[in-house]
Amino acid sequence: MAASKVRVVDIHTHMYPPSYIKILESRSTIPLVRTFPQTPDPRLILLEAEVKSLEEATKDATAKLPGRPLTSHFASLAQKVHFMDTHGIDISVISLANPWLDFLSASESGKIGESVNEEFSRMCGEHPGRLFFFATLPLTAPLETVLAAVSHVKGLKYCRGIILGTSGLGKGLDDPALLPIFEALAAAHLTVFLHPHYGLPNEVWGPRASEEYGHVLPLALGFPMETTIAVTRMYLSGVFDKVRDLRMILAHSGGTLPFLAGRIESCVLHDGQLVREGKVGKGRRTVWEVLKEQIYLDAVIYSEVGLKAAIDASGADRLMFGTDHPFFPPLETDEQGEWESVSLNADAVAKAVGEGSGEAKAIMGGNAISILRLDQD
Ligand code: 5CU
Repeated sequence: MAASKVRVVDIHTHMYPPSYIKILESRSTIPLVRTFPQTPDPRLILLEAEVKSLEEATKDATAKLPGRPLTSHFASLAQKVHFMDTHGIDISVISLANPWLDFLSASESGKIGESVNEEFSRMCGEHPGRLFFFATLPLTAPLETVLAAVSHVKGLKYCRGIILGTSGLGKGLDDPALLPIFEALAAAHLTVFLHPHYGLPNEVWGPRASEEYGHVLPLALGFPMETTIAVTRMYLSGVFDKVRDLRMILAHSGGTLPFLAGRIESCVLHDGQLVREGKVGKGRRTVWEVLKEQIYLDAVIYSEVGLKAAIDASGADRLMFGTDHPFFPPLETDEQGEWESVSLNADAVAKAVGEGSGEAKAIMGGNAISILRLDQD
């Protein structure tokens, strides 16, 4: 009997559709796209940590360029498919990259969100069976607009969930005002892909960071801590108990959650206030239980050490391969060729669970196909 082909699925892969790039080009504060006299290529400036270098490059044409080059990888569908083909990726679940619709006004985010989601839907329709997407929600709009968006995206054929930042409606993901949205998403069987953007306050990185350390601190540490804090706040506020059908995929293998879950548990057990308030008694679901019941993790952690922690915490049946394309391109080899950032993640899976093993096949694609229903139209 012929062995069935292993299908590779990338569940962490972003795009900014052309209409969204146009919005960024029209802006004067982050997020924005801008050209500088130093180079003909536009720059994409997203993060608070990039504001200082944006200001310096605006004043001084010899200053280092802020942000990252806005290459065709960010907005071209043909480029996405080329990237998939180059890396043997059969299916991608694409999502709008950060900071989604967070910066839009209440009156514009509903309409823009609808057209961005339609654009993603159209792109997926151009490659049926190869592309699915996580939609984006207009969280700055009134609640009824957000709920209408949930109903809208539920009806889009290739939509399998939504991508969500950690700010929620502006007060974080433990905000009780978010509960109706989580309930609507759970009822619609739309998985939430939780992704960071805001990191930690710039002061944490110290005075040398923006000059000397590039993007390392905000991306390597700020992003994962942001995710960890957001999910821990959700856990402490009881969101997972209140919405038992809520399913979340955490970016970057859960930030540091797999590593810190034991410490979070111990701090809960030893917290005088929580014990006095009866929050630590019988029936409490531990962080470990929530990780195994309601949380999935991507496998975007670039080493088998982190990946093993993720597997130990959530289970190999809850991990899904991702690339984070178009971020982390190769800097010294052809961008149209293979990306080291992709092979680091694929190699980490092979090293953590054994190349070609059942667990490797599951993490590289099988889990995503069943969890996100990628075999169904
Ligand atoms: O390189 C970066 O700034 C990023 C980003 O903004 N978002 C992301 O998903 N990965 C890397």
